[in-house]
Amino acid sequence: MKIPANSRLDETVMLHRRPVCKGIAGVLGSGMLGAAALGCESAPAMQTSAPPASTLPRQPVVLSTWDHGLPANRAALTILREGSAIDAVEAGCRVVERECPDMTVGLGARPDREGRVTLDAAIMLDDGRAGCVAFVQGVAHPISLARLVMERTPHVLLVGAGAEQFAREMGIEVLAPRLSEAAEREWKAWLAEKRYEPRINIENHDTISMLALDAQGRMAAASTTSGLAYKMHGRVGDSPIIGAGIFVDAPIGGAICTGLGETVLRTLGAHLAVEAMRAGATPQEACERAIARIIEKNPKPETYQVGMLAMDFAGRTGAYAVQRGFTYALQDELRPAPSMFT
Ligand code: SD4
Repeated sequence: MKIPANSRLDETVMLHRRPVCKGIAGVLGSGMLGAAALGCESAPAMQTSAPPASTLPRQPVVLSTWDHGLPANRAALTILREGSAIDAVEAGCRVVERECPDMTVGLGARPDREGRVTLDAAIMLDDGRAGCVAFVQGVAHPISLARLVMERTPHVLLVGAGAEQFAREMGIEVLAPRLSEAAEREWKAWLAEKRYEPRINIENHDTISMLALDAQGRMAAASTTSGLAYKMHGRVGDSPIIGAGIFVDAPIGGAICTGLGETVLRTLGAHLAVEAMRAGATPQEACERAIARIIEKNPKPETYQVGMLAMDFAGRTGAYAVQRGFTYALQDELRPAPSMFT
């Protein structure tokens, strides 16, 4: 399918999730957590309704986490008009790796507690092919290195010095470690107190994760991040782990996560959501069930954030998060900008 240049694909829609506690009991079902356990009184989980599913034909769709999903989607959509979902998510992630004012992605991001920027990325196609890199330093575009792991090696995940060596072998420059001025200033201020407290929804963890469905009906997922600011040296989160930060499987759908990676690693969050869709859940229900499981397995949900996005092969999407404040960008042909779903 060819999309006319003046279609609504030119617009990128930023959706802000709004908290509505009613309906959570229905999501959880009997035998699972109650609404209070989800934090509805102190820190409401978010309930939103998905757009009507049956009206959506197969068409290019792209879904990205957080506000930087806007420029990422724009780059991805340009490619989706003619090209593939895998090219689209790689291009979208590269935009944020190049420029991330939040300092949460790419070489300009906040460092770990030792003052080193260590990066994680993953990319996956709906046929099960996947490539990931973790704990890499000096690589400007970890998402492209992850794609090379998928395409040029028999492996799925390369880490640290081995991943950097592979980058050099592929002709990718590995830069000497250097902090951006802003990151260095903040890190030095952090050193004065050395308090390690991952905070919710704010700029110290805002990974870009993307899901795209192209006009040929192929789906791909990707994620790239510097992980948590001032993390322990060597710490790796969910983002580069298939099934945790991202997962996509034809003919079911895909899911992507953002937030406190440890909570998602413990539950393989993205895989949970895709398996929920396999069992018949809509993408929205799948996100809600996966988040409910994450909350069930990780106490004190008021202390962390996880945002989850999912999509099926009909282009239906879902979104849900532990806390208020999760934003994501969604674009397809049918949704005029800007739209809010409650
Ligand atoms: C991590 N999940 O390393 C990542 C961080 C993140 O929004 O998603 N921030 O735990």
